[in-house]
Amino acid sequence: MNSQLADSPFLLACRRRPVPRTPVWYMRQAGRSLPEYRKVRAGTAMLDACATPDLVVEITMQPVLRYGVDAAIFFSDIVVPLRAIGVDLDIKPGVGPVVADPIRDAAGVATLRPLEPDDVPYVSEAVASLVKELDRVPLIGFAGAPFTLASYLIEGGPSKNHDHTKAMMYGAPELWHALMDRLTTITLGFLRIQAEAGAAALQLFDSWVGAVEPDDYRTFVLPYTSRIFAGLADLDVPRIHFGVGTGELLGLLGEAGADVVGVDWRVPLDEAALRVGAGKALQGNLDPAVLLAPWEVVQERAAKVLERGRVAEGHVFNLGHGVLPGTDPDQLARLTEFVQSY
Ligand code: 1CP
Repeated sequence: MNSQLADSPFLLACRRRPVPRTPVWYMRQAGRSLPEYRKVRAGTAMLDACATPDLVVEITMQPVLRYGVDAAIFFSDIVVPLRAIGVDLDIKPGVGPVVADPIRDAAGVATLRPLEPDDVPYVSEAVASLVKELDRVPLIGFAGAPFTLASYLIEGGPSKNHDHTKAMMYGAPELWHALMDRLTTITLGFLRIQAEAGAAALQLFDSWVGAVEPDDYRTFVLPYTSRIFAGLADLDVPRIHFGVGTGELLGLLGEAGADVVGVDWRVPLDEAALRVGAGKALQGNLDPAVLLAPWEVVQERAAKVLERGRVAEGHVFNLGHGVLPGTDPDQLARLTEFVQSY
C-alpha cells in the first residue's frame, strides 16, 4: 500500500488514529440515485454488470468523481459469490435477489462448495484496475455475512420476518450450523480475493441480522462472524461490520472482531460507542431518509451525527443504511462537502 493511501482520512479513522477531518462515504453510493449509473446500466442485467470489469470500474468510480467521497465501494452484490459457485439465482429489478430452489435441507446445503479465485476472475480483475485508477482513494471490498446470505437462500428472496430462516435456526439447528459453516467459508473466500487483489478495507454486510435476539446471535451467528474476522486478521486491512436494527447487538458485533462497527440511524453514536465498547471505531449514521428533506434539515442532522461521533475512538461518517433511490445527488454532494469541511 502506498503511504499516501495509508494516510487517507478513511484508513486513519478506521485505525483510530488522529485525522485531519472526518472521512465520509455512503453505502449504495453507486446505484439508482445517480443518472450516470442508470445510463450505463440500461440494457444490462445486474449480475451481468457485476461480471463485466470495465462496467464495474466505471460504476465504482462514478460517486468518487461526482462527490469526492473518501472511499470507494466495489460495485458488486452480496449474492455474486453464490451465483459464481452455481446457485441458480437472479437479481430482479425492483425486488432484489431471487433464488430458484430455496435451500431447506441437507442436500441443498451440500451444493454449497467453497469459492475459488477462478470462480470470480472478473472480481480480481476489476479490483486491480480500480486500485490503479483510484490512486489515493481507498477501495472497500465487501461480502454478505452468513446470516444475511442464509436468509436469501432459505427464503428464496427478500423477506420481512425471515420466517423460514428462523424455523431452520430453531427447529433444525444442525442443518443451520452446517449451512452457516459453508457460507462462512464462501464469505471468507470472497473477502480474501478482494483484499489480495488490492482492496484497502473490507466490510461485512449482515444487513438483516437485527432480526435476531442477543442470546441467539451468540449461539447461531457469532461463531461464524468471529471466524470470518479472525480469518482476515493477517491481511492488515481494516474490517468493518454492519447490520440494520442491531441496537441490541452492537456489543456482540464488536465482539465478533471487526475494527469498525457500522451503526444504523436508530442509536445515537455516543450511545453506540458505549454499547460497542473500547478499541473500536464507529461508522454511521445519518438516517438516509433525512436526505429527502430540505438542505437545512440535512445540515442540522449531519452536524449532530458529527458531534456525537466525537465520542468514538474513530469516526467514519456514513448513512445509517444505503442511499435511497429517490435521493437527489446534489444533496449528497452538499453533504459530502459539509462533512469534509466541518
Ligand atoms: O439494477 C439495480 O440497480 C439493482 C439494485 C442493486 C444495486 C445497485 C442491487 C440489487 N445491488 C446493488 C449493488 C450493491 N449491493 C452494492 C454496491 C455498492 C454501491 O452501490 O455503492 C452493495 C454494497 C450491495 C450489497 C447488498 N446487496 C446488500 C447489503 C447492503 C444493504 O443495502 O443492506 C444486500 C442486502 C443486497 C441484496 C440486494 N441486492 C439488490 C437489492 C435491491 C438488494 C436488497 C433486497 C432486499 O431488500 O432484500
